[in-house]
Amino acid sequence: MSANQYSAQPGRLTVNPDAQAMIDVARKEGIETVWDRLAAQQPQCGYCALGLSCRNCAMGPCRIDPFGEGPQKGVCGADADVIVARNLGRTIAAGSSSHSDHGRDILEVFAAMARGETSGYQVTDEDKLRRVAVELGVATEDRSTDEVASDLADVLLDDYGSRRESLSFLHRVPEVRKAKWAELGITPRGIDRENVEMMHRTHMGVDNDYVNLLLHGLRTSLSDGWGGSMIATELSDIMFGTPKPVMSQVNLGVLSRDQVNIAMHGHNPLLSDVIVDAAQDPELLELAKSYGATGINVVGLCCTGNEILMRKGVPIAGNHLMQELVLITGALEAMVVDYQCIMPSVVDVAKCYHTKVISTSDKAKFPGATHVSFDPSRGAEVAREIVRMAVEAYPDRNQERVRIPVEPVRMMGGFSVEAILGALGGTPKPLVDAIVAGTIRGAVAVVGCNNPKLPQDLEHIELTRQLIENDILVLVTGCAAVANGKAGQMLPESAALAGPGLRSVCEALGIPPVLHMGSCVDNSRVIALAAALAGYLDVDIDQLPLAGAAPEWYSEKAVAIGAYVVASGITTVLGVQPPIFGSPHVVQLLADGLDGVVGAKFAVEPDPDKAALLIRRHIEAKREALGLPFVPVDEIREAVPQVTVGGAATAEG
Ligand code: SF4
Ligand code: MSK
Repeated sequence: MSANQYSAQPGRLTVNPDAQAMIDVARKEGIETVWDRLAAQQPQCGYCALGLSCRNCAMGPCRIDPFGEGPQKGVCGADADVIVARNLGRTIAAGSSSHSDHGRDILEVFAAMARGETSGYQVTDEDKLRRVAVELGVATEDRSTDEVASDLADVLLDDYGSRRESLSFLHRVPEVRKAKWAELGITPRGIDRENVEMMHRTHMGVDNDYVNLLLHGLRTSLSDGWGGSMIATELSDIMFGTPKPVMSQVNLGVLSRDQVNIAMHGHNPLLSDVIVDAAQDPELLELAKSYGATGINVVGLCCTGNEILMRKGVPIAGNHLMQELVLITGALEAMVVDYQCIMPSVVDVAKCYHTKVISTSDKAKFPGATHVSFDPSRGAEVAREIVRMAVEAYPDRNQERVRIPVEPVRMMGGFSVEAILGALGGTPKPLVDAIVAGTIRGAVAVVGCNNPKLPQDLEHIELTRQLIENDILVLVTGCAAVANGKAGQMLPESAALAGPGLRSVCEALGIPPVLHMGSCVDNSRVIALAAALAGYLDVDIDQLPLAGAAPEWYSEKAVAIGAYVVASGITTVLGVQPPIFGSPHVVQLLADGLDGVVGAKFAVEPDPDKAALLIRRHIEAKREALGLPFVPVDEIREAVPQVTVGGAATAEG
């Protein structure tokens, strides 16, 4: 079996050969993993799975009997609708807050950089700085980089507060959609404001109307997508560079048997980006050599891995469910973590090896880890300190316990909106023309996590396979992107896996049929691209043949993303059932009613075959409503001219 072939055998925990090999080692050596703990939790609470339990106050905890035989109200009188909607609202607020606080951290360092108070940070994309500044009304003419950056920071800092009636980046949203939001009272005003208001509304005895609560849930999520996440993406691009197509590698094979291996895990590029630079420090490379290593190998995990892959081509070792397994290779000197999606268990697994877990955010401490507080005023110095700790762990490595089970798979990343439009000659026209002609039937964002309740990566890979086969362009972010990369779906030559129309476009441009758009916060790129397409066609986003999918989601952030994608007009299919089925009214609203107000809704479909069919039908219905032709695949195959493989500007990573 070659490294990029996945195995979809029933009953397996994962489809990936590298993960399976490490699970086997864990079982043999008695190392506990996420799958063992999931099994130990069975049966999980049925009330919580339906969203019917509440512990919002000390008169509770309460639960509603879904069979109608036991209590139908909590002690305060809240019924199933209120309890389910309140729980969902708090989940959205937690997810939105996570992205938006990440955005705030970037913004604060950006502001400090403009004041000259940081070390290791600078404006890398001056054009983007000035373009975004002009967009947001900041004067740029005859002004220095720092002056423009400082004023841009001030504008965006105000987006977090209560002074605004709408967020700065809402000018990117089609007018017709903004009018819909205004009519519904869900225009996001301030990022912190919407999140705090959600916590207020879900306190006992505040918002007891489930529709009103869920509408504020959409507003809260919009403050993430068009607020905190978009700020994180845009400022990261300005500071660290706007991604462009880049080759990299993926899976546990990116680890090196003879180099110091450092895995960057979490989300925020503030630290991972400077660590990549520190790993090139000649003094530290010399130190590594003095211990017998041939170099220092930085690899990514999860979304901070996606950040450095997108911008610097840094290889990525895996996605969410690989975080314990990467430690079991015995080849890691350090796992450096910031925040979000880092299982507390990594500290326990690391104890079985010489690996140091180094936490860096004062917001995210891990008992048993070594904490090195990240301070942007000495960012470069902190990064060198961390790399030195990793190098000094190398002599403790037991080479006999090192198991690197596969060869890495090549993948292409780096598809920012700018890169996609750049590949198309600077305007959305060629993409729009291809969609109008039916060469590309539509586009789907397949995003989100792994969840141990499903075979790892199976849903991502199978859904994507079926969509591209049917000429649907797939945009990916987060852990989904890593799954597709491991399966070999993100190479220019994987255009051969696509239907004839999509294949012809990809081959002409030298791009894969699955475009890596970045980390979880970079779902803001997906909605920005959708808005640009809608603006070009002068239609609303919900009229476009687009869809979203989160086949293996697990996190609160994924719920926030799904909510802002739907509120922005893109129907989204979830592969894991959310805890809302205790309220038929809430289900009806999210799976049907919303369509009438925001032009999009949620669906839940764990079977990738059925999810692909559902999405294809949705896309064909949108095409029909726009008066676009239905073209059978055979006709496209005949009509498409023979094309030679083109060459997108790539840099080998
Ligand atoms: Fe029970 Fe109401 Fe308190 Fe929730 S808010 S725990 S339903 S009394
Ligand atoms: S890391 S939120 S598991 S995508 Fe962004 Fe992956 Fe989901 Fe975390």
